[in-house]
Amino acid sequence: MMKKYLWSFALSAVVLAGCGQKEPPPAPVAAPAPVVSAPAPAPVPAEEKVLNIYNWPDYVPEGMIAAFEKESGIKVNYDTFETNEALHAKLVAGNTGYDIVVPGSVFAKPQIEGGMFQPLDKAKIKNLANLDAPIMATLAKNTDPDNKHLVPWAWGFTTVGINKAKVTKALGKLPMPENAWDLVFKPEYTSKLKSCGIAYLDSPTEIIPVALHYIGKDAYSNDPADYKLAADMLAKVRKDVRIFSSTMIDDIAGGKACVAIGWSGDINQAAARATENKSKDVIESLLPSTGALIFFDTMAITKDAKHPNNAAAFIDFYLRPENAAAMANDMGYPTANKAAMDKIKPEIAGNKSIFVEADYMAKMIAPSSFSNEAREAMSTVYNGFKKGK
Ligand code: SPD
Repeated sequence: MMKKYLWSFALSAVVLAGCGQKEPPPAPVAAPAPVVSAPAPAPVPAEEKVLNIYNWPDYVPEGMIAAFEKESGIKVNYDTFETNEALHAKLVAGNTGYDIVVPGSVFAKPQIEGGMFQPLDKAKIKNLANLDAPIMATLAKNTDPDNKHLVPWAWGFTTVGINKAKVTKALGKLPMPENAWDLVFKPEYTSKLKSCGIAYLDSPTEIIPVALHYIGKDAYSNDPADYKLAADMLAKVRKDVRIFSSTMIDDIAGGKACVAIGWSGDINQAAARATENKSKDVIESLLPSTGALIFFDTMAITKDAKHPNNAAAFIDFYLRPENAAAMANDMGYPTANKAAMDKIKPEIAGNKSIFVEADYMAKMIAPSSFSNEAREAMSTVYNGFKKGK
């Protein structure tokens, strides 16, 4: 039993170690509020039986939304976005129409600070108790003080996925590198792999951090001078990169790319799809020797959500052990739901690219966040990289 949960303690240790840099500034002392007579509260209209969710694609098990609709009588409108940038742009514009959104924690922190989410009504979400306490403590420390706004959907890591046979063939006499990042960043490898297709995620805040990590810089550096160094490295492989997309399941399983920078669970789904299609292709989510970048994707209720009670009901439903376990079993991402662990299929619990072993976890890069200025600088560098061929 102890061994089973080692990854969770290792995860929180890594994430805490990576993010414990700054002490928060002391809270300002509030001036006494002037005494005014409050107007009579307006009557609260009953909430219509509707819930609007905005999540990443390929993240919800088949049948889960329908099961919630059937049980609750709430009609769910479920839309998807492919990058944190796309979600962030909607939140900044406001009036998204969505009740629940699922940002990565790297973006959720500035979004909380920008007042884009409302605090959770924890009395309505009893199943919060199912969440893994060390992971929640880590999120509270680094991203969401007192766990006021965010509920983990899943976590995972950004890494390199390959179609093994195609990569081996394209490399010819060149052996697989010790560090899997070489496959996508080192000209010696990319010049060979371009023949079978190299795919990069189409997002500045996905590619620049892994590039920074590869050149030995802090993956979450906010210093534009570091981005220039990352750009210099990326420029050397630009001509070899065929695809910019955030749909690596189709790219790898569909044969458009033999190697991709992608998300662990999506690469696992590509592998499962190849098996289902009885393809001989073996698709693997690799564990680079220098580590991969951990992410947390988290549910939050938008500040202007029209259906906050329905949102709380859905979050509570998702946090049932059987639902969180279904996400891990079907989508190939680890869950932060401790009560779900006994319901994870043995082949998923034992898959080292899903529930990573504690010794590799120690190499993982913990998520942090970027300032608005840093994100802008990263976009400029990334767009320049994409254009330059
Ligand atoms: N198919 C679900 C993909 C979720 C990816 N979220 C990644 C955020 C990483 N920064």
